[in-house]
Amino acid sequence: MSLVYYWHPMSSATPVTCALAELGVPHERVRIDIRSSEQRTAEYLAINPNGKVPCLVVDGTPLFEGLAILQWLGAQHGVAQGLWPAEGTPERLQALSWTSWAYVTYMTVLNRLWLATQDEALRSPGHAAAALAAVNELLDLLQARLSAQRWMLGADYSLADLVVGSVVGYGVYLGAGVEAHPAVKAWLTAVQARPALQGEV
Ligand SMILES: N[C@@H](CCC(=O)N[C@@H](CS)C(=O)NCC(=O)O)C(=O)O
Repeated sequence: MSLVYYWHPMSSATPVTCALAELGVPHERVRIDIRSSEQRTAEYLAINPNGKVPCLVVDGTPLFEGLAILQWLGAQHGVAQGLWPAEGTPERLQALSWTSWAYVTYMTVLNRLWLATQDEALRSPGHAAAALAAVNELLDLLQARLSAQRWMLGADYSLADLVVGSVVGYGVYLGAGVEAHPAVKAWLTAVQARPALQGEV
């Protein structure tokens, strides 16, 4: 299988970069410099019409959107390594739910926080406080889950931890800390210590 990975460090590509490292999947890498708008060239738009990184071209077919890539990597390369649950198991359903929850539900609230704190036109302390309260409600769910089990899917680390941890870690960077959620904090520290998350990601 041929895999060509279009990426940029410290971007939405980062969770995919880490997952590829975690799985040790052989691939070719093409760095797209999003600061000089390489993602808007006709050549790149022909690969990813959405004009963003990450994008993984699988045997000539582009797969874009980080979540889709991560769930595909899990199913295709993670099962044999015990890093993604087998199809037909309850854990597979949980992996799909929690990774989608992180990318869709949690990320939506983080985007609200980003707009309320970073966007010049939309900056608003009131909206920022509301967004932070909404993040904290979501962190309560994680706190409950991670108080009852070591990792997102149970006793063992999986790509679900990498995916959810990447989104929660991005939230910390935006100011949505996990101090008030100690089980989340301990889990996030353990996820971020994985060798696959070090280096140029
Ligand atoms: N939901 C998308 C987000 C992708 C995204 O926003 N990528 C940014 C980098 S963080 C990008 O390529 N931006 C370039 C642009 O918007 O022109 C995913 O996870 O794949």
